[in-house]
Amino acid sequence: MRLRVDGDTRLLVLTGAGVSAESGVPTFRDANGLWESHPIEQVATPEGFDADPRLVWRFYSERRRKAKTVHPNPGHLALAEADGRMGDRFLLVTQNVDGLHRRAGSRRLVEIHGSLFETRCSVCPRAPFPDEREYLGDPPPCEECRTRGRDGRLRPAVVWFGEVLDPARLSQISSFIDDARGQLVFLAVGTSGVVYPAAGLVVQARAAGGETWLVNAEAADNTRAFHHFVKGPSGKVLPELFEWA
Ligand code: BJW
Repeated sequence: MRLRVDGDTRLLVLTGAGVSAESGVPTFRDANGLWESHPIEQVATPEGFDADPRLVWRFYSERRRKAKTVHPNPGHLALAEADGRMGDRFLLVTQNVDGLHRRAGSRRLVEIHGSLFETRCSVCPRAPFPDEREYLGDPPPCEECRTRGRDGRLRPAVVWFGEVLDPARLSQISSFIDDARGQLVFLAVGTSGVVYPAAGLVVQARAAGGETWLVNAEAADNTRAFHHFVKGPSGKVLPELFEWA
């Protein structure tokens, strides 16, 4: 089954951890996934960070270290090629924080769950800053807070459960869907379809009249919401999926 792209098509792609699996990055919910050895509530909630910031930083430091050793796979490269061919008729939304889409060459990219390689303050609104360091001891204090007598600590600039996603990024996605009416194709890749708001994008795309595709190794929670399901590893499926008209 091939996805036909012509000169009018607007392609919105959503990726999840599965797209990086063939690069050697563990997913969250598969067997041997990250949540099997690290309880979600301990490492991916603000309450978990308040309770044990050292544990959370060890988890993210280890992921920073590993993410530097892996490389984009043919699935990432196929999406970067679509970006290059389609220009502003293409938008890639990723839940992944590993930076592999950018390294593959994707430019029209929205990282809705943040980035593994950025750090921010747990208290003050300073902008996230690039940071590749590993923090294995006590989490460092935020210097900007310290000068104002507050006690903010540095934390990974990722979105945890119960935290709101950046409204500017969400409205960029909604605008793309609104502007694409009649020409929209939505493609989800390598995601279990359980985490919102990402899992709801297929519904939003269908409401806008979009044709919807899922490429996944196994059926996702929301498979029935899609028109087409291509079962298989994204590193094999994506390079052959698009039929350029
Ligand atoms: C392959 C493959 C290969 C393997 N090829 N495929 C509406 C209803 C119910 C609940 C909510 C709702 N709206 C909001 C909520 C609450 C909550 C939520 O969704 N809860 C549900 C779990 C029930 N959402 C939130 O809290 C979000 N915030 C929010 O909405 O704020 C407003 C609000 C708050 C509270 C209530 C209501 C509104 C924030 C969500 C943040 C998620 N953060 C994480 C961590 C990010 C940082 C990090 O990386 O550490 O994001 S959790 C984790 O899950 C990570 C992922 O991005 C995300 C999704 O996982 P993903 O990518 O789908 O991975 P897997 O492992 O689940 O699946 C991989 C898939 O790939 C599998 O299907 C495999 O088969 C497949 N695969 N190899 C192709 N080679």
